[in-house]
Amino acid sequence: MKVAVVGATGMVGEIMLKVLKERKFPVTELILVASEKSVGKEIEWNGKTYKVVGLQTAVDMKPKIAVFSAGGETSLLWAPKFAEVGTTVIDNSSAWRMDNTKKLVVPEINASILTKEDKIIANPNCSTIQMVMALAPLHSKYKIKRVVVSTYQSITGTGVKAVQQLENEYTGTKGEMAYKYQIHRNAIPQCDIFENNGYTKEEMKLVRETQKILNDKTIAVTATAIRIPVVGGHSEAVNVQFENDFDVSEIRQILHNSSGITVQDNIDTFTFPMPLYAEGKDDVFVGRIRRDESQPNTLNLWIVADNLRKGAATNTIQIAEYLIANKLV
Ligand code: 11C
Repeated sequence: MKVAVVGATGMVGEIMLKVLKERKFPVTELILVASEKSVGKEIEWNGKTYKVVGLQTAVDMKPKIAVFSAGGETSLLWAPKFAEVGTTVIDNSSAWRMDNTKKLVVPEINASILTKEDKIIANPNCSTIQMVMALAPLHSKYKIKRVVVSTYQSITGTGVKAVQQLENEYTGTKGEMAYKYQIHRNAIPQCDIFENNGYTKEEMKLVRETQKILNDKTIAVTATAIRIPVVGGHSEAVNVQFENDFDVSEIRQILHNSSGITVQDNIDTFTFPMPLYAEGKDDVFVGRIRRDESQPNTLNLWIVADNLRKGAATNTIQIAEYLIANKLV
């Protein structure tokens, strides 16, 4: 399979390369693509050295699959050019997610909607992926009415500049700021830009993408997204109200039986998910599973995942694997 990685020099691109190797993805030819300033740069992958090429060169090479993590603008402009030459694009940006003609896919949940005609496939936002991973099996069984989510998001979601900012603040070095405020020893209640309704774009992604992936516009979602000085992954406190009542032990069992989820939930042994331990792992970790005693049919969960892996790179590569396994490319 001829595969292009667009945004190969970025944080998610690097992890995509790692995941491709780890999962022994059937790469016959690898095309590493980045912006003009990185063209010619050499990157080693799986014992071979590759030269980074520009976008047009990559289109001309007609890869079968292109995995994109190069930002919304690049994606809007270039994904259609790849699609035109027959490439199937799996895009990590927010550019195509809410486009009615594009599928928004978490393989464990809705990959079966994919067809050969899908030439641009959207990968959801990291904070949405980990939340819907836990919600989907519960929605099937108990039907979700409303979700209230508060996120505690890793600085890696912002990119290398933010990782550098925290490092600088930690060591007392002057440097460029990714955020308007110090992040070290802080919690910033703004992830992404603000929309007209007073919510951030990140918060609205949790609302809209959840409804699209679970294919249910009746699910009410409200979100507060917070950036914290953490590296390993995003954490989420999720309150879920169902139509139907449940048994907490049954919820635990359903999550335990769901592919891609690890339940870490034993207060006697102080076992619960934490981003420090989720880093580098592909699973979504769920714990602190308990009934919300303030109203009927309502549950509280704590959900943690490595936002660069299941939240981005791994989910993208899993979509590619599904396409191959089902002969859709
Ligand atoms: C964050 N979720 O943690 C973002 C990063 O829409 O793909 C990914 C942004 C996106 O800030």
